[in-house]
Amino acid sequence: MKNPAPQTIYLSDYTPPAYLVDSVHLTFKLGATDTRVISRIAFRPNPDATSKEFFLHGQDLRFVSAMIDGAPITPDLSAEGLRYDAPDAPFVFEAEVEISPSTNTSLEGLYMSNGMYCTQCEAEGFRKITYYPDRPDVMAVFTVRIEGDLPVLLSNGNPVAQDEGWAEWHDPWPKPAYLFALIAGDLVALSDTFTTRSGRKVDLNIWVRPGGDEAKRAFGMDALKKSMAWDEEIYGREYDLDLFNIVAVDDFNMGAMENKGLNIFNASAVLASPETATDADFERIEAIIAHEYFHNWTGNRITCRDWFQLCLKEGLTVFRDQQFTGDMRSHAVTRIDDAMVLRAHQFREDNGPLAHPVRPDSFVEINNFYTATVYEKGAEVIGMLKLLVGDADYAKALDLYFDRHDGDAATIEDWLRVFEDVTGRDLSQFARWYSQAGTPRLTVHESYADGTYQLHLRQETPPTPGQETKEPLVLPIAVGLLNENGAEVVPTTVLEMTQAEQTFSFGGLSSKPTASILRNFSAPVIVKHDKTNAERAFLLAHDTDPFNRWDAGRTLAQDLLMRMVCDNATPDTGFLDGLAAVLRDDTLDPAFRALVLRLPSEEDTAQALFDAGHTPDPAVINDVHETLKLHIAQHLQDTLPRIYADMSVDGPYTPDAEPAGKRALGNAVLALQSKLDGGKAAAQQFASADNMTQQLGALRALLQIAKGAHELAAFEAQWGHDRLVMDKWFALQVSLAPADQAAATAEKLTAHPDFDIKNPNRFRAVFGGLRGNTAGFHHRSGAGYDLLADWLIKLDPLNPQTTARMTTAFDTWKHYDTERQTKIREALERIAGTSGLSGDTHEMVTRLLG
Ligand code: 0A1
Ligand code: ZN
Repeated sequence: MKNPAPQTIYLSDYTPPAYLVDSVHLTFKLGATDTRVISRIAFRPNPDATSKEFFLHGQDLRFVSAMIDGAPITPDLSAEGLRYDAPDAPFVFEAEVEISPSTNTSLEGLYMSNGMYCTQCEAEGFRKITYYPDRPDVMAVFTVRIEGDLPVLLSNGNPVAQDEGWAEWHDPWPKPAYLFALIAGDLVALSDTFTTRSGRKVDLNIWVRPGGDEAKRAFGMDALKKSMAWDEEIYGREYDLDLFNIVAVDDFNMGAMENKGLNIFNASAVLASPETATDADFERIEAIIAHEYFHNWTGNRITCRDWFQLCLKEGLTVFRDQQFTGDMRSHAVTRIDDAMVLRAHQFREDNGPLAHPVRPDSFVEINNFYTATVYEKGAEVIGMLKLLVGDADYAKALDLYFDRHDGDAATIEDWLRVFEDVTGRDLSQFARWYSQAGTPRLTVHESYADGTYQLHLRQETPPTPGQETKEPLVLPIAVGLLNENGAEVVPTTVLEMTQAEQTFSFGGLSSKPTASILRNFSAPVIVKHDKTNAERAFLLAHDTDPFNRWDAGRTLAQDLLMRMVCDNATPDTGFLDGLAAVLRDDTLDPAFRALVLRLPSEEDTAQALFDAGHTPDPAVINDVHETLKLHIAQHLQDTLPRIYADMSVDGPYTPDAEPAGKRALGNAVLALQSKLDGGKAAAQQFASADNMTQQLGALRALLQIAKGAHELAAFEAQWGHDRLVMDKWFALQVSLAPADQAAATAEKLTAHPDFDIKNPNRFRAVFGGLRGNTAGFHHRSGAGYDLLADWLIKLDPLNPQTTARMTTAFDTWKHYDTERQTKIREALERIAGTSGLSGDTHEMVTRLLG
């Protein structure tokens, strides 16, 4: 059957389901090309329905038969599903369909990954399994029987019975179809238990295919137990089944999926050992395990009424996983990391053709809205809410949310109402954060007279596609004032800005203070403040707020890079001395020092230049970045060996924050050192490393100075058997290739015997590496654009979802010169003009072309 014509769906068109489901019984008779799915579904008319139409979604299904209350029926079948003139009373619908998991390369629905059957149903994959009202506001109790000649057969909930060749599962918690999961394969578990605070013993398993991954499960298990304890302690949320399963799969479009009681993970998001995973991998895995686990309450027990409400579960769950990471590691470093991610991805999204509100009001393909805006900005909105109402009322509001909406498919209005009810506040203006796209610019002017310091603030959000005019938002702006000695004369105070322009006064001061504005990044805005570099250097040296201390250094570096691009400036010793002072300050956390030492990325500089009204030239930006790194290395050359030595870690490797911070600073220093010693120290670190953080750090340092051919070969020889490590090998050489060789390097790697277009991790390694090489991807020749377009066209018929996501590489295209714009437009038009293009990719390229 042909794919249905793309249709725009609007939030304002929401209508309740015509029928509700009380129970679902599914039987799977597994076969690689011929899985039979037999369903028995108890429907009843929804008393709140506005329509009586009985429609079940279904896609790529081979219809075998259907019955209502035991009598065969002949429904109307289309590419979208099944319609029938059903009774206006409760009835049982039964159907049998056939599907082909082994040829399902979309990785949605039921598919196969290296011999394992697995599912991915969010957002709308269940309709590829059987006919069903595949919408999140239809929640039902599922019972599942799996028949197949495989040792491990898993589904949601608790096991009911099993024997050789079959297993039955029952999930007592009503859930929408997107949380359904099935796994069948030859799998081995690492098992453990967790006892909840009310004394329920929960069996925990992390399942992998045998043959190499067994030793990579312990960290994930530990992270899971920490997450379970944390959610009890901080949010009072207990786990609600006897069993919690995690399964690692090799072929997966996203990071992981929170299916009830059976989380399915991209292997890269759960498996780690010191030899194969970096400190950053460990931290990411800990966060993703927590994220999926936290969804059990924020997503599963309370789900979304419709997909427009996606941020209800995702924004809140990201916010919770960020809190968790802060508690497990360092709050300051976590906040800086999160802000860097937000600025790099979400601000970029907001500044281009893909900008959309945290709660979009229309979409064609919901899979295209699993974005930085929905996730990361969605989390920021919750952080602002918490700051505005205070911790105590936030906790009360959350308790009320869980009490009031347990078992519901809820909306953002429901979410905001609990805060209104708890605090008595009117949140109607705050609600604009959910409906208005774009990053606000906060312009700051200051004045001082007679002991009174005034902050004159103006907020303005530029237009975004489909939203020409913007209203003022509620901005919580955390401010502190420092005197000339760096002492805090006004401690952190949260100003609540509600108007387009507003002035805030601080009296009783003895001299003009230095303001530290937007402490801890209290709102997701771009601050425009004409501070002098001397004031920034002062904040870099003295600010008591670690976020703003880091940000002062960041702004100094960004400003310098821009002046080097635009005015041929040379690095000033003020900046270099400030950096040196932080680097040498042994009282500071090494992780923090590593962050201060890290320059904005070339992509950051390109965005900053565009924002300031310039046309970025990636080649020039690349030159300038290299020049600045060299200056920094030369300026710090006496210090580098000492710091490098200080950062050596005694004892066996652990991925804890403290030694990880030392390795981060050690690697940052090594990269600078390589500019001076031709890679001697890096080659030594590569040869002696006993962990992936240092091995990869050394390899990166070498590739950055166009060395490391020998090490690359050695790395391949050592790790050729390990997919996850080889993804790093593929990615690194493309992302660090000299600009004029980046596309050729990527192309060469697509011919490597281990390149596999059907594996999203490998595809992303090569082409994510290419887009991450800003100067290489945007090389004048256009070779990067052409290569990516060629491969997206090849990937689209196999995996529309990953193809569509990868088109975002082009989302800054209008920032560039006409020559580059023409080439990108041609690439996008070539993709758009491909016959049989998927709806997913079609929507993305259409939006990108504007
Ligand atoms: N809900 C998951 C992520 C996820 C989203 C979409 C997917 O397919 C379209 C798959 C997974 C999470 O937030 O972790
Ligand atoms: Zn999530």
